[in-house]
Formats: sequence, C-alpha cells, structure tokens
Amino acid sequence: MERHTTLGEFIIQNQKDFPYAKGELSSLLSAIRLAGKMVNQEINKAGLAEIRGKAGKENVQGEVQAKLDILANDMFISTLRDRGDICGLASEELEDFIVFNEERHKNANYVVLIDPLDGSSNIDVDITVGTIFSIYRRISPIGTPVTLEDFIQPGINQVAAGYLIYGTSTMLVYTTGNGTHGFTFDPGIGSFFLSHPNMTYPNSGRIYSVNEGNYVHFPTGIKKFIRWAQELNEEESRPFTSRYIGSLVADFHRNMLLGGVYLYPTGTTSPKGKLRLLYECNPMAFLAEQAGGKASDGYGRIMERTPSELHERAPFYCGCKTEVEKIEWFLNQED
Ligand code: P6P
Repeated sequence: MERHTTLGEFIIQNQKDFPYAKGELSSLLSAIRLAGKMVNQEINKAGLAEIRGKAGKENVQGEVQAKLDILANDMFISTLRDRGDICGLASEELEDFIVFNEERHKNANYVVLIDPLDGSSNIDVDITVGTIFSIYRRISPIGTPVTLEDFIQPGINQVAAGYLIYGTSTMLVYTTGNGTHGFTFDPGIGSFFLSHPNMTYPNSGRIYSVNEGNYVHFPTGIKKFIRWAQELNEEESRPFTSRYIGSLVADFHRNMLLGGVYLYPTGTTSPKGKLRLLYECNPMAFLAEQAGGKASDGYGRIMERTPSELHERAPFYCGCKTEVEKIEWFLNQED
C-alpha cells in the first residue's frame, strides 16, 4: 500500500540541501514538529480544559494574552531549549530575546523567532489559529551569547521558515529555500505526512483578504485597489471574493491553495501596519516566494527590509504575484 512520506523522512531526505549542516537544522525542525504536536493537543481540548480566555496579562505589544498564548510560548521555548540546536529565541510574547547558553547550546548555529499562537483572539470562538516560525544562522561569533543583531536580520537571510495551522486538520508547512511543502498531521499515528509537496500559488487569484472595517484609515492606493477588486469585469474575473478570517496563517494558507492576496496596510490606527516584520511578515514572505508568490510592503520586496528592532511592524501585502503587483501599482500612483 502506497503511503505518504513522513516529515521526519522528508527532512532527512533533503538534508543534502545543507552541505555544511551537521543535522542541526533537521533536529531543529523536528523540535518544532514536537512542540506543534503538543500545542495542537492543548488547542483541541481548549473548550474542556480551563485554558480558554484571557490570562489577565498583556504582552509586549500591549495585547491581552490568552492562556493558550502563554502555554504555546512556554511549550516552544522549553522544547527548543531542550534540543540544544539554537543559541537564542525571540517571541511575540516576550519583550526581549532569550539567550540559551547552557553547555549544550555552546556551539549552536541557529536562532529562532516565533509567533507561538497567531490569531489567538479566535481561540475562544473555535476559529483556526497558527504558529509561525523563522530560522536564521547566527552572525555573532559561535560560543558567545547571542546578540540583537542575530535576530534583526533581513528576511532574505532566513535559512528556514514555516507555520503550523490548527484547523479542520493540523498541518505543518515549511521551506528551507527548496520549495514550500505541506504536511498533514495524522492524530491516530501521531505523525505528519507529506500531503502538499511543492505548494504553488496560481499566477492570479480572485480572493482578497483585508479587514475592511479599517477602510476609512487606509492609504488612497489601497482604497483604489479594493474598489478595483469590487468592480464588475468578467474578463479579469472581477468582482473578487472577500474572505477574511482574522488569522494570518488561515488567510495565507487558503490564499496559497486557492489563489488570493492578503493585505494588512498602514492606517491611522496602525501607522506602520499591524503585523510584525520579523516573526509574521518575513517567514510568510519566504514561504510565499518559494511557492511562486510575492510579498511586499507596498513599495518593494519585504524580505529586503533591514529591521531595526525586534518587534517592529510593517505593512504587508502577500499572495499571487499579479495581485500584489496591482497593489504596488495603485500605491505608487500619485494621489
Ligand atoms: P485585525 C492576529 O492578531 C493578526 O496578527 C493576524 O493573524 C491577523 O491577520 C490580524 O492580526 C488581524 O488583525 O486588526 O484585522 O483584527
């Protein structure tokens, strides 16, 4: 009986893509896999266990933390710390990065940035949420404590990126720069199996995903794009369909499969945009580009932006090339 490749087998089969790696990246990806299974377990029983609702604290973003935000954050930190493959970690939920400097981390080459539970405001209403991760090779000398510079690297330096999506099924989607590949979790066996090899955007899509409640705050170019998407034009398959879940991983995943574009523009309430460049925009941008899509800040390739701080925000337009370029065109017209 034909069976799908497991995530573990796939990682090992593709380890050759990293001639210098001594299996660290493979081990790191398997640690993320383990933590994802643990978070998935907690999410699936959230309604029963007393882990729904607010934790009564705020994160560095000033957002009220859900109990599951903290639980997911702790699970990824402890799992990644135990493995000894990384020398530091930064999280949406923590103001500063964490230095891993026990003996087993001494020669670790990698740092991880993570949004442990993206879209967590949707948990209590049973809507899909996700975990987003981004992996870099450190740039400071091995054997020394990681520094901020190891984390605030441009997205083009990522060695791997991915997300877990906790939806009708749980999937892990990742890239190491050799395509974007999706693995579906089989809870009966406890393994992820390759279900979506080489995920690829259609050249053009008909879905746009934006919080239109913020329309009045949008730049003129974005208002023009939305109006354009809503016009009747059978030749260009317009009007588009509006689909917005309020969970980046869910909107991104659907748009990559069906064809569409996600927008989180600047606005008067979020002058730099809402999404965080380092652990939301850049990892999703890496996946999108590897799937033949495009990811922009409205004026250029978002992965080429040089970050200046850990939690900086950026406007984010990501999806099918045709529609991202249309957004850039509208934004670059004179007002
Ligand atoms: P809004 C979740 O907080 C998130 O970071 C993304 O997952 C999501 O796409 C966006 O913010 C939703 O933001 O302002 O539309 O509620």
